[in-house]
Amino acid sequence: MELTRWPLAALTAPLLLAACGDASETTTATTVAAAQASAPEARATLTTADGASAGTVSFRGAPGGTEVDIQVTAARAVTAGRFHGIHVHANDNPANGEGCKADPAAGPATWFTAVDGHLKAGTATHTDHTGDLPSVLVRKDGTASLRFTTDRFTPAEVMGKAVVLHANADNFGNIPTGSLPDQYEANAEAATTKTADTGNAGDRVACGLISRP
Ligand SMILES: [Cu+2]
Repeated sequence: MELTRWPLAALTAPLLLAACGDASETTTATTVAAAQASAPEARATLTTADGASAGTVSFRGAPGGTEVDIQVTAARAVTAGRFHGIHVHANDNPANGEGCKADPAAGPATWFTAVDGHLKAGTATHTDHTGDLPSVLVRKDGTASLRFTTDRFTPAEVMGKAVVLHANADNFGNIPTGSLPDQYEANAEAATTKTADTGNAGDRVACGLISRP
């Protein structure tokens, strides 16, 4: 019996390997062609309060919406191994100043307030804001990489807005109540106003204006 099986296996394995190799090459060629055909249409360079580069966020039109590519490079702006909230902020109220202005001599709670709240339509609350994004998961080395597609905005619609990286995780409106460190005191500001406005994602640690690359 074994004599019958082995020749069959020996014949099948190279065929499978050849098929996998062909598929991989086709996929790679398609990916490269797609990347060449679709350069970023908008980009933000994330900067910390003291002016250091903290990464980039790119936007390009893609099947199904806008592909967003987030690359975080500054370990000191984030906490290794943790999720950090990141959003598109409206930058729409000149009374608060314009663009990513931050005074590193001031408290972190005041950094980048000039870009205003989340980009949103009407009275939408978090997580229904136009500018709400998935959170980045920071690796052990302090960097993060995240790519996804959203249909909430086009690259043109976020031009002139700002991307803000936050100090803490975004709670996405999930507010378990209780006394443990990861729970919320019922009706406290963090459980109500801050959750509805920002997902209680904490201070703004890096910011970048969205413009043409
Ligand atoms: Cu935000």
